[in-house]
Amino acid sequence: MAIKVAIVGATGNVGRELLNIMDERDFPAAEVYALASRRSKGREVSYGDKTLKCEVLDDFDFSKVDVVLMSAGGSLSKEWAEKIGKQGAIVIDNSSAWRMDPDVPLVVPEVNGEDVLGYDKKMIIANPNCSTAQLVMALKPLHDAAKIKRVVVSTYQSVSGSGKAGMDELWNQTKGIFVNDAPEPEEYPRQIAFNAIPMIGSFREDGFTDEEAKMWNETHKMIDPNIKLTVTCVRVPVFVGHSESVNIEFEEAITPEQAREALRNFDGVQVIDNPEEDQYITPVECKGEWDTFVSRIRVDNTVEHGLSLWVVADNLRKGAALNTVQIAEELIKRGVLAA
Ligand code: 11C
Repeated sequence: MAIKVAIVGATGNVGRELLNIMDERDFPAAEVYALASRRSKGREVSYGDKTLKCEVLDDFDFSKVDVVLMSAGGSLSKEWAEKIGKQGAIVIDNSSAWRMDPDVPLVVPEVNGEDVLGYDKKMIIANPNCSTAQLVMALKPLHDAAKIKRVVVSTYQSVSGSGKAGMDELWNQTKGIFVNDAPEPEEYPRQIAFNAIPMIGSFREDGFTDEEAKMWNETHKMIDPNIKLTVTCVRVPVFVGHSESVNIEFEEAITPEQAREALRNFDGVQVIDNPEEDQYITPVECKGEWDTFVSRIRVDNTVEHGLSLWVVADNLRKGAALNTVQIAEELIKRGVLAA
């Protein structure tokens, strides 16, 4: 147990999940430091049966840790990740700041675990966007089985993707609507309670949003730049768990049963798909789970080789904290970090 770890953003949604998951998976940490802004100095966070007191990021000596799990937003990461790397620690970053940097590996361990070995160019490894992580978990085994040509994805993303503020807004609006006193939207561009908002992130000139672009750019980087993707990202009034309706056109023939088999054989994916028994997964059922769940696999006969399916995962876990811890585990497995 020699690995010394710092968590940057320890008081946030993902920071707390990082600590939970390290504990659940018995991550071989010799020391764990919880770091946050000066405002949160001394705040306590739980790590298994221990309590850690938050230290201030700006005052921390990163030369005393081996790996930094960072989840504190893109601008903070832009400011800090390279500085930390220069002090010798590997940064595993959960923000969008470094994902498309050619000198930074973007990794979902089950999909492209070997890419962690490119960590040494900048001492940074990026974790994908939550909606991409679960998408590539479903696409990779299917691409290996029958080569994907084109994908059409619509997401149903929970409010925890936008942090605690998004969760509070859904909670307060939902309660407020019943007593005719709903707070105005602040976190979202429209009312989120009892609604669906077809806009996540910010609009680009081409009419797509940056969240949508992340999904195709990151899929290209991790799986194959030749896969064509078109994406619509939608925020829905769900607290935890992102869902995706995914339509796939393949180069080669593949039956739903062959797809189920390929997905079942892929680490980290569970197929729950039996319409006769009413079996499929919803976000409520995936909360707290490690796996990505695939349901409703069926033929799309509007194209030559087509399937449609439904993909659900806990966005704070596989979409963020779990994948970050898995990247650190991959570094151990490949001998970069010594447990
Ligand atoms: C959301 N996917 O659900 C976003 C949150 O690039 O890491 C994560 C944004 C990112 O709002």
